[in-house]
Amino acid sequence: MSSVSLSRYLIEQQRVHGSIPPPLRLLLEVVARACKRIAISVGKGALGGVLGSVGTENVQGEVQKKLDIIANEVLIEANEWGGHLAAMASEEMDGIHPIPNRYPAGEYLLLFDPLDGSSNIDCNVSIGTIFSVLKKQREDPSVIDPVCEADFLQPGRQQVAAGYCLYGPQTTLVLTVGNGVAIFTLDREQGAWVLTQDRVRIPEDTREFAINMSNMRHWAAPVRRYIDECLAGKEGPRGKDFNMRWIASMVADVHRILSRGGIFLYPWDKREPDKPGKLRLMYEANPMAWIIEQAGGAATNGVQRILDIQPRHLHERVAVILGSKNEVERVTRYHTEAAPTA
Ligand code: P6P
Repeated sequence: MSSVSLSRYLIEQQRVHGSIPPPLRLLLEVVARACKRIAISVGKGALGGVLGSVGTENVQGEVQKKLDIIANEVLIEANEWGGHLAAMASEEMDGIHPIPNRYPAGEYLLLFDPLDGSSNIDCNVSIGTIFSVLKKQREDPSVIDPVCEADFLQPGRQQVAAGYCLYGPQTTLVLTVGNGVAIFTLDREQGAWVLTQDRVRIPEDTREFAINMSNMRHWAAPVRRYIDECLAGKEGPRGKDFNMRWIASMVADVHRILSRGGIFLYPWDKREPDKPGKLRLMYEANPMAWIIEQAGGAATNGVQRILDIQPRHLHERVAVILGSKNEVERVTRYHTEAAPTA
């Protein structure tokens, strides 16, 4: 059978499932093309003069790497002129980025973390781009009202597309438009995305957990209980041994879970008690949560389904527990059991 390209996959999604109108298909093809350009810059490394930091901090107060800026600029420039977006939002930018007046505007809202895991760039560990697409809600479709940050503040269940591009030994694009999860591998000779797996499924059970163990003393009791049980192995209450992985690139850890199951936890911890977690809801947790759910997994903040969280601001943070369904449900149950009875 001839290989299936990204364009053919999206056209079939449009024709067979009617799930993606042409402007959304075009948007996703533009994002995928931008990811190819980012992959080229990432792949050059020291030869491209793209390593190291630029000496500034982003809106999160994090040191910006040169590749953070490059990836952000590639995504902004690629998506401004197409006519399918009302605005964009990025981890690297404070507010929203409306489409300049010289270009036509559309009805979609694109959010992204242009380069997730950038602390790994200089040591050549996999990093990635995460993106989420929402639709600008209009009370009256005939009224073209100006786009504002409030248009972005929709729960993750409203997403119309979500995906990530992993810049690793292979360059892989993972995408859902609501009909399961598809994985495309970049044919670097042809510069083409080729469908290499469709309808990805995550095993409901696992023996592998991903968490930054150095934070153990800061965790809340339910997370501590869950990890202690994993560490107790087959002599403990779980009756089986567990393995641990922590790449410190969410994209890479999530891709491993998508590939063979597992559970990923970045929980609340008492280092920043007033913040629910480290990861960002709109352009990290929401797209990853939808992908994981579309592959048969689960994603909560310990208490609530991530996709049901009503955002209050663009760069809102959240605790993230996602992956193999039965394990995520166990951690969530431990939170419920620990909650004070009313
Ligand atoms: P820590 C990368 O900076 C990131 O946002 C995620 O990709 C990753 O899972 C997490 O932070 C790693 O955090 O505290 O272990 O360095």
